[in-house]
Amino acid sequence: MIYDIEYETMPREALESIQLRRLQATVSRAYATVPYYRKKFEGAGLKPGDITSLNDLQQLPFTAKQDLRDNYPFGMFAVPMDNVVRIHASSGTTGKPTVVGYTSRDINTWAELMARALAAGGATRGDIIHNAFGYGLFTGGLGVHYGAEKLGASVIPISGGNTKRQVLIMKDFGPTILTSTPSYALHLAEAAEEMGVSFKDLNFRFGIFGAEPWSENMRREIEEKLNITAVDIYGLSEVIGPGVSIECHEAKSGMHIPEDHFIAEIIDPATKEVLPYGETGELVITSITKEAFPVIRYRTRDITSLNAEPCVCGRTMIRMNKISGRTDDMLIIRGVNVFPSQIESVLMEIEGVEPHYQLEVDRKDNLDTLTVRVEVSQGVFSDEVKELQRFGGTIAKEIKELLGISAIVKLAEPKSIARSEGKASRVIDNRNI
Ligand code: DLL
Repeated sequence: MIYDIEYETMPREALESIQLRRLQATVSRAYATVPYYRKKFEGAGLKPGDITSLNDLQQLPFTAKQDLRDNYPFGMFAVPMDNVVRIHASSGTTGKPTVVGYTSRDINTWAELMARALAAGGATRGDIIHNAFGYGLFTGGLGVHYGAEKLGASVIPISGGNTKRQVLIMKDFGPTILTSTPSYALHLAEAAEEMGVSFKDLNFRFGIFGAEPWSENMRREIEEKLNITAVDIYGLSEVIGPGVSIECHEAKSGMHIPEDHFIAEIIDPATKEVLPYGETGELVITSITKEAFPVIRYRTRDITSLNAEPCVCGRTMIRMNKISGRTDDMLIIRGVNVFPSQIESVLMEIEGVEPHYQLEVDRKDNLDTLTVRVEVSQGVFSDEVKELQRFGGTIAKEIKELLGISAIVKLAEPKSIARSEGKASRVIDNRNI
């Protein structure tokens, strides 16, 4: 179902004229109210009036996470605190969190976008949404919550954690849509199995998963284990939270970006040059309707490409492909660029490997080593040592063949790698570089 038929299927020409008007308004307001933007524009010799076409966006300076940190906590807000009704923050593994604010109109915009997203992911008014994204400073829980209410669905605000209780509620309340991180969805499936509950007997139809990277192979694994159709949802707090893009369940091939609210560009992260559709690079987003926290050419660090082909679902909004990694989580192992998602893809192809793994990188005698700890099924684990060694060898060979790097593969017992209730942490880099 298309939630906002007028905007989501708008002809490109009409859309572009709305984008230009909104971009001009955003740039003027940012210039007038946020000292950071005024300084940046002045540094580039630009005035808001210089933006006369969508192409002029390319003249504007980029905004990076460091800029938000430098203005911590509220320095990038474009409205007085009187008008801010909500504050969220991204956890941030290093340094200070990134703080974002919303006016009451922003909350409404976000709810609309999330209603669109949930509908694209298969939700209707009749659905019961089991929302296992964390509620709190993280945008996942409340983002889905407000969208579900706006859509008119029933939402169970279960949040993350207390997994056994979640299984009970899934059994008793009969939710039809699951929203969570993909890793937590698998954890829920495992917990259900332990409690003798089969997802086949539950009512779930769709799962809407995001907030962390997951491969196509991981999708297949989840769809099979949970007996659902799984779609990918993307977003980041700096831009609004979840709802920056969503796959439609009809195509499950690229996430539609609500371009009446966000303008997407792909740049080469090294040269910062804007790349044409289809080419892979760093996603850059400009918000064109947000009031409290507008972002102009925000460098997401997420790696993807854009696809302007028409979609079977009827939406005219451009799609971005699945995130293949982040510019800052790319591991360089003995000179080879490796994304954790590539290793995940290799692992998930192998029968007997479970979707739980961790990568550890060390440096010994100036040489990088990559250790892949991966869980295997009970059947494989109870094999003889020799068999296990052979199995580990096969995995190492596949990794070497596809990625060109040698890895030390350690097979782990089922359920021995720590499960997370939110975003899974899959990489431990001990190199201190
Ligand atoms: O993760 C917002 C969100 C909540 C998205 C719920 C989807 C569902 P942050 O905590 O600010 O916000 O983290 C944003 O997470 O830059 C990506 O690197 C990663 N990420 C988010 N969604 C996806 C996805 C939320 N579908 C950062 N695939 C982003 C891959 C994702 N990575």
